[in-house]
Amino acid sequence: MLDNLTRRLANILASISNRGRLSEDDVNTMLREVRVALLEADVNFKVAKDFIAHVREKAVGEDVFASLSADQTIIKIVRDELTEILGAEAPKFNWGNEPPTVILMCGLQGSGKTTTCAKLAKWLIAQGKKPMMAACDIQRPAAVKQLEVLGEALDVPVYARTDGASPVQIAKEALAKCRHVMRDALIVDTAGRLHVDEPLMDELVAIFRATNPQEVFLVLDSTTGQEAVNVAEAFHERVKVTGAVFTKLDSDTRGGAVLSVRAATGVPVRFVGVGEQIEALEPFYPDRMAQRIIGMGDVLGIIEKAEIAFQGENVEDLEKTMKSGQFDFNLMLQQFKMMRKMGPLQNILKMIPGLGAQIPEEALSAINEKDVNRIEAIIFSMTPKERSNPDIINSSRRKRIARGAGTTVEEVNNLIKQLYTMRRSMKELSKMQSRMGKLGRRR
Ligand SMILES: Nc1nc2c(ncn2[C@@H]2O[C@H](COP(=O)(O)OP(=O)(O)OP(=O)(O)O)[C@@H](O)[C@H]2O)c(=O)[nH]1
Ligand SMILES: [Mg+2]
Repeated sequence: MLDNLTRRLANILASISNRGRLSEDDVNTMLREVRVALLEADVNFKVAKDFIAHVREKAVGEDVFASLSADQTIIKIVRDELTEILGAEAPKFNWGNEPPTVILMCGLQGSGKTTTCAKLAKWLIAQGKKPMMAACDIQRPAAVKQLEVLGEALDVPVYARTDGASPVQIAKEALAKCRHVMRDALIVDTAGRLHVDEPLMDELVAIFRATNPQEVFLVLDSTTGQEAVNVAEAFHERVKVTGAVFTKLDSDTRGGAVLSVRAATGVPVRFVGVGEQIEALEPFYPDRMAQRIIGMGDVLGIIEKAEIAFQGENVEDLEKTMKSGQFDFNLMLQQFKMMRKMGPLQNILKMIPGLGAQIPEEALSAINEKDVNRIEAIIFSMTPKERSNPDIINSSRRKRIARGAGTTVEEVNNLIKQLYTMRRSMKELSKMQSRMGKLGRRR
């Protein structure tokens, strides 16, 4: 879903991340690239333009160019702005005051209305509802049958009439029937339109008035690009559309319409269809989608976790000690403790920007907490003196430690070697930092 855009944006943002300070020129260059990426993904021209303008405005407003962590701030601004154009908070499903909840489905021909009716019925069942469907598309002879087959597969009753009754009539009766049999949601399937045509539009308005729906979902084919946005505008003018459902996001679509429709028409995206199967419907969450599009993994999740984990720990002292090359086994234990507080290692790795999607599942499961546990066992088998002063660990001590930890001397040797390597690289790092003009701490 939106793979190309995701890849492009992730690359652009990766090129600025870890740069720290950024000049206004850097940001302008980056924003130009973002704009091209959005347009190439078929995002509405005006939406893309406003997007860039807002990001720039916020960047200037927050004075990011003076900051040492401009890269992170800009990425956050881009993500927030994406969330904003996607609709900020996902609207809650409107169940209405008393059952049944009526959901009117509309859209152009072949957009996926009938399929989406069934997917939605399945979703409603998962929400604990007892849905019913109404077959109000009598334009196409096979349409009623199609809905009935889907209803049967889901064990959801379908109200239909094929004796020439009007769609409005069928809708009214379906609603009465739904109340009568105490079903609590009614999904109304309607006839498709080749393009926005008046007689069919009038019919839709009549069904709308007769059923007074809580939700009006406009089904849009995401492969039709910007045309979907025009369609949304036209429907929204006639019936109050409460949400868009974008279908066929599983196919190779540029998907820009999904990003544009809310900002261009005010109609929020509520669900997306990602396949032909009845299960292939996902609720749409602007914030998660934005996160996914910029491909940054759950950066905020990691930061939040780290902040919680480090609460109460004297992080600055720890850093100072490490830099001065005093790193010992006590500090190593302390680090493990903090890491543990952040949760399972595998989950954290998955959240790391750019890594998450790329590490194969098998590799992730190979990384386990057992390694950490083994190392800890070795450290626990040392005396306090040995932990704070590894230099005294001679060969007889190594043998004793190995025995105590139930491991080999070789493993103990390796761990001690690792500690010295870490000491050296930390010292070098701190020397480098002071040479680079005392960049200091970022936060
Ligand atoms: N790949 C994919 N195909 C979909 C999706 N949603 C619907 N389709 C397919 O799109 C085609 C049209 O779906 P329908 O549900 O019949 O569309 P409709 O809007 O009811 O069509 P009319 O009643 O003729 O106006 C079918 O072949 C569906 O399987 C989706 O999310 N992904
Ligand atoms: Mg249909």
